[in-house]
Amino acid sequence: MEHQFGAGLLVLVEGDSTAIAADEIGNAANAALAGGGGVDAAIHRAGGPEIIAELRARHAFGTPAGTAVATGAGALPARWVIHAVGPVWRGGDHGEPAQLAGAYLSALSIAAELGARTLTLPAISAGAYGYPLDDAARIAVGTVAESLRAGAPLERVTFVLYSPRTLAAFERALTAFR
Ligand code: AR6
Repeated sequence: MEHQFGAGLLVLVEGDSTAIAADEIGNAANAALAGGGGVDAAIHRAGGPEIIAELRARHAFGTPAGTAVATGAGALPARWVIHAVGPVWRGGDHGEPAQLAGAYLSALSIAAELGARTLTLPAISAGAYGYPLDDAARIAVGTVAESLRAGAPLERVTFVLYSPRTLAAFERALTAFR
């Protein structure tokens, strides 16, 4: 499924973030930027050790939930990886919605700064961090769609969703939003 917002196309696909080429590949990282499981592990495995080495050299103290940092992409089919840190779900009244939106907004603004035209994003916080899937999908789709509509200079933002269930939740969110 896809939908045009302003000059940017928002695309939903089922797949693996390490296998879909883009100027910039989005990662769902932790605040220590230390690697871990899920999409983060897949990205470090496929990209190779230079990504963690760059994170240690340039971001030794990590980055808080709601923000993102960029590195090179190693062997991945991209120029950069954006390591976006979503919130751990703690019931929803600890600032989680603003932090999740912030992680996406940071990823988009760094992509724009770097001159990326195409960006992929995973379902940040919707795995190990336990964010309820439909709420996570609504925030993800709404934040990206509003940014594109407001003129974010990206041609295409693709959510790469790892399971049929995740894709279905994002499709519901996109259908409701547009
Ligand atoms: N490609 C795309 N999506 C994937 C892939 C993949 N290869 N593998 C998993 N997903 P998660 P979080 C989906 O747990 O919730 C890590 O340990 C997954 O099914 O990767 O933000 C980090 O180091 C889910 O829909 O990220 C952090 O410590 C989505 O990606 C912590 O987990 C996000 O799940 C971050 O937790």
